[in-house]
Amino acid sequence: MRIDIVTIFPEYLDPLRGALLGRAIERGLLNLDVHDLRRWTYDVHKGVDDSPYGGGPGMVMKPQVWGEALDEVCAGEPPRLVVPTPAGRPFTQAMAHEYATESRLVFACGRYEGIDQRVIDDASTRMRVDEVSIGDYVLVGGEVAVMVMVEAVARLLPGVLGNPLSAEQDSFSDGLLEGPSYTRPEVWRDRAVPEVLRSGNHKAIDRWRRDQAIERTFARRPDLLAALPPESLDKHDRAL
Ligand code: 6GU
Repeated sequence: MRIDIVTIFPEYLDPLRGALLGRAIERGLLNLDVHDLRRWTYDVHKGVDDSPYGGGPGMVMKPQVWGEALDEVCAGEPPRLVVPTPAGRPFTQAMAHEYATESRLVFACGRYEGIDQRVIDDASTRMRVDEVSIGDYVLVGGEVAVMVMVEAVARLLPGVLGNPLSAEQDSFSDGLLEGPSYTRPEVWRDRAVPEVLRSGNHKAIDRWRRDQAIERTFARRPDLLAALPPESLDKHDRAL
């Protein structure tokens, strides 16, 4: 997969080349290119923003600069363009899986009060464009949101994770949060590992893990439980 990121803070994205995804890049599973938006400015101040029509606080990113940047970065086979914004649709694990099937993703990081909407409307005539939020809080810019999304997508690419089963057993893969995990020693600060996990009874272990997942989801994310199709819960689940 090829990922391009356009930003006014290219160095901010450097951590993506580090420990977690660095190996995927070295092995050619992921091709990551970060572009400085100011490359597409012409004025001596390399200005990328201006005051909003209609008044109000903050600044809006200029359409000319973004238009030329996206023309160049999105040239060729049209990529899927992702624009991080707190006003976007929520990013989910299902979207991470969908993005992981694309051959090309382009992320356009806005700062200030966002990008002139005509940039998004214009790009939408040539490619699929998603305005996406990573949660109900406001960040200073899209860079951290892009790091979140790239990491969520990249770990799903074939060969990136050491053990592909880890992605299959993720929280959300069955609509539930993952329950607790334990490793040695058997007793630590007077706390014992749950007996069933040491029983060797794999049917009992699966049942226990599912019960733990349901109890945790009920306590922390009742919205997820309510969204499960009723037939995905068995009799034992429903008794909890
Ligand atoms: Cl994608 N961008 C910004 N700036 N703030 C956010 C966000 C994105 N998602 C949640 N808050």
